[in-house]
Amino acid sequence: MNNAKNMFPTEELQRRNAAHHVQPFSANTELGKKGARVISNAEGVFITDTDGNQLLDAMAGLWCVNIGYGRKELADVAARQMSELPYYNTFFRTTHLPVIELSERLARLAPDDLNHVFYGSSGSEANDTNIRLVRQYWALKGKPSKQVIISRRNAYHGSTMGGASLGGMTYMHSQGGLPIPDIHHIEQPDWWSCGGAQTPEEFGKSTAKKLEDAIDFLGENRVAAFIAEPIQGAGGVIVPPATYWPEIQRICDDHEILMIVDEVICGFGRTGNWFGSQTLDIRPDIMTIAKGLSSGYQPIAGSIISDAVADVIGMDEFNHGYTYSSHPVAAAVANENVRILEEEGIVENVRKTIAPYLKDKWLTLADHPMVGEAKVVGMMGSVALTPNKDTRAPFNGEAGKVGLICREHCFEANLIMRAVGDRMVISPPLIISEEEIDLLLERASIALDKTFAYVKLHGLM
Ligand code: PXG
Repeated sequence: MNNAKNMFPTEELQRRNAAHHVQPFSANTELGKKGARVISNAEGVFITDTDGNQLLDAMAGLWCVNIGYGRKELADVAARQMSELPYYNTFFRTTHLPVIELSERLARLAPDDLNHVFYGSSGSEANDTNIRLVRQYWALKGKPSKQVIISRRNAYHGSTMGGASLGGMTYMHSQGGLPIPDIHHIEQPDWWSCGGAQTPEEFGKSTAKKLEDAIDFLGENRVAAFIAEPIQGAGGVIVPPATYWPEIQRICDDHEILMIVDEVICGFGRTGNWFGSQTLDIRPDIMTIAKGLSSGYQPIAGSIISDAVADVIGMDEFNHGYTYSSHPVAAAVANENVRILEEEGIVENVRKTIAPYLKDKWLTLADHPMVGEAKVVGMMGSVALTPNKDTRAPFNGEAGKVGLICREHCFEANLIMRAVGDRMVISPPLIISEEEIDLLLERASIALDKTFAYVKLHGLM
């Protein structure tokens, strides 16, 4: 069946797509042969493809459509802004109302003294900005040797040279000569995969201590900053043990280094507060924002910086900026998105009502014979698939194979869930209803059962 708005058969669109479109994170030759799923429209938490399938999007696009699809207010604001002022730069002593309003709103919502915003169009760009920002900060403070940024293995901070270098994905580093110099990676707080015989509490603390070890090893006079997500998203929704962040905060307080908290996924209500830093009681000097800032309706991102950092950076010309920094249409749409999140009480509703409901349901998945741990904070959750819950063993064969099989079964059940290795993750729109959560769980259970049957049949246990 074809969607009414789509005049072309799916196969034709797939063929034309494969002929000229190179897709991210894809083996394009293979994808071209198989044919990409063509998405035609979306409403609420559902997306529709050109074959007429309605899929429950438990990933909110790519962790970003926080207010859900189909909010006409955002389209109206974009249209109005495009007719008034579609573009102007902010490089040469000029500014405009949308960016003034958005910056004020963000300063009000961001914790403590995080009151100043530098904009880009993507989380990757914002993290590239952060690299230059913290190095320039220390140079202006008369400590130019403080250049090294400490990050974590299996972190995701973007796909640009800087962003991918900060990230700890080795399969990304192996392409294109990464990481760039002066990026140092330490262990991630993933107890399930890396915790060994330690309790989660012991592991949380000892893993946090690796930051102090790295500062000692590198020399405090060389370290500019530590960067981390409150909860690793693309790494598999890795919820750190409760002992982790307090120890990291102590180490950052005890040492002269800046703390960059990457809120690209955790920001704008995902964890039940405006920012993950608030949920996990972290005090950043800089926060990276993107995704939920505009709910993905426009490409916009930024670095929110503290008064102290802004004062120092302001002392000299910062030779950095993008053509689309502070883009008026993107800023106007982001402002409207955040207004809706605020005025409709969406973040509060997540914290008080819908996240507790999701948690109750999601944690029941741990009863499934193939699910080791089930984790959820706010509206982001994961399950670790395993053949043995007690030993936390991986499956026989290639890591990640079972995750991909499960993802395919999710598609068949009209559910979009992402696989990260052998973890299945969700991050649904924040406006998802209780009935839609029930449907999500129903479909996830079907997919898990089918995957379990496949795994047993093919000797992967
Ligand atoms: N930081 C974090 C924490 C992210 O999750 C970025 C930075 C980069 O943002 P941009 O806008 O440059 O993509 C991200 C992006 C996945 C996946 O497969 C996740 C992201 C991007 C692409 C794929 O989970 N996160």
